[in-house]
Amino acid sequence: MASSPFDTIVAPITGNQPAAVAWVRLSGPDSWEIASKVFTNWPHTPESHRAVFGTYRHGDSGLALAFEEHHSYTGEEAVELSIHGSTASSRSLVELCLAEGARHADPGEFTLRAFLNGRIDLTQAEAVRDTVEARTETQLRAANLNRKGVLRRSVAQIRQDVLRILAMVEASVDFSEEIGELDHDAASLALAETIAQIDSLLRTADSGRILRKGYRVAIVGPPNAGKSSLLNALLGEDRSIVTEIPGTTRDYVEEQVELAGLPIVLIDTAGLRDTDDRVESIGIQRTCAIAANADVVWYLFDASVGWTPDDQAAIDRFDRPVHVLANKSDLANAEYGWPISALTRMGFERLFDSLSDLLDCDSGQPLINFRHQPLLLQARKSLSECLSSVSSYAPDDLLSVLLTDAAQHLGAITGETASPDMIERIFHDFCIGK
Ligand SMILES: Nc1nc2c(ncn2[C@@H]2O[C@H](COP(=O)(O)OP(=O)(O)OP(=O)(O)O)[C@@H](O)[C@H]2O)c(=O)[nH]1
Ligand SMILES: [Mg+2]
Repeated sequence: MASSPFDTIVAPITGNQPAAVAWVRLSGPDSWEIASKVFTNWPHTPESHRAVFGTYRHGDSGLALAFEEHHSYTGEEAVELSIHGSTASSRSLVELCLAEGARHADPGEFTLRAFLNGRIDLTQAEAVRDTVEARTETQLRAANLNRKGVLRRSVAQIRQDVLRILAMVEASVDFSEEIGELDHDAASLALAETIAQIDSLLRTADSGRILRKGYRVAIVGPPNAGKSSLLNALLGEDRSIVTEIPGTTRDYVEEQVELAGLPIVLIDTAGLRDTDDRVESIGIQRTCAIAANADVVWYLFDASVGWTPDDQAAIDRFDRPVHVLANKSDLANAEYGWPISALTRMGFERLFDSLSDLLDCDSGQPLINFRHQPLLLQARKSLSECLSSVSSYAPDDLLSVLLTDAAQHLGAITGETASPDMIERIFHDFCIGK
């Protein structure tokens, strides 16, 4: 790799001050030079990856950690400087670096440089953002996989296969006399295998979405069944009003929570019943809309009242997956549904198990996101057109065009063929210091 074509940038890389410690990063060709001017104990011959304790020109003290070119986060010469985590200390250290010729880093610029210097691809850059933003264990596990390059390698492998088929097609056009016609059977087989690999990535789209946005669970049922009590018990706080009066919840209440290591959006709703009350009936309309958009409906009924024809009619209306929960099973044995109790937490383990079965993040399968999905679909479309063209002995030129198109879309996922616009959009979401 040639020496970095960029200038030297600086920014705090830790957030939420005040804190005990903060870190400021310099990256670019003059990093060590600038560090030697702001840090009084900078060694004459700095060693990469070795921290030195000392004092800064603004009086604070901390560790200076040098990274040589090709062996840093950005791939450039870099230094990470620790200080006490006050706003004043990090601001004044950044100012010292600016005075010595550094420039303020833009949001995401460290990671952008890592991408431009070939340290990571676009899926890994996105995974850096996902790692930093992870709120739950599963989000972190999925982000770790992609940060380590599991998705990058899958997509690169598929693209490699497409380029190999393209080379086969082009060779048969250019050297038909020497190597003969295209082997249609071999090409069809290779195309079908490539499409199957794309399909296996596409199947992870739902899990990827759930992991990012949260799995939406609508708690629905007749008044007084204990819906708000269940929400509160799962949240561990008194979020929804609970009374023995049927019709207590008028509007829905939505809360994010981590259950079974997963990001879950729990939505408590107004109890379903016929009513003349205008406010309550608007609430009930909302309940139906929420149930229609949920990933799953937890239909709660009161075990001490029993399962009624109205309950059956209600669940028949939902076209979402429904789990029937017999709440208040501490009072009576349910003849139907899963027995639970919002009061005693009976049956909660089973609820959590049903959630953890949703996402299999231990399989090592990388999850795709909403940017990758349309690109994979486009690549798939070109490849299946190519497959039918091979079967119908269409001209080889057409096959070349379709294969080139597929390779182009796959390359946009990892970044080789991504437009500057797409790259800009990805890093736009990052914050300063990433
Ligand atoms: N014994 C027992 N009582 C419960 C349980 N869950 C809720 N309750 C009681 O049932 C009553 C109604 O509970 P809520 O949580 O307000 O019921 P809801 O389904 O939200 O009712 P609406 O908002 O009116 O639709 C309250 O008095 C709760 O204390 C449970 O598992 N066991
Ligand atoms: Mg309620």
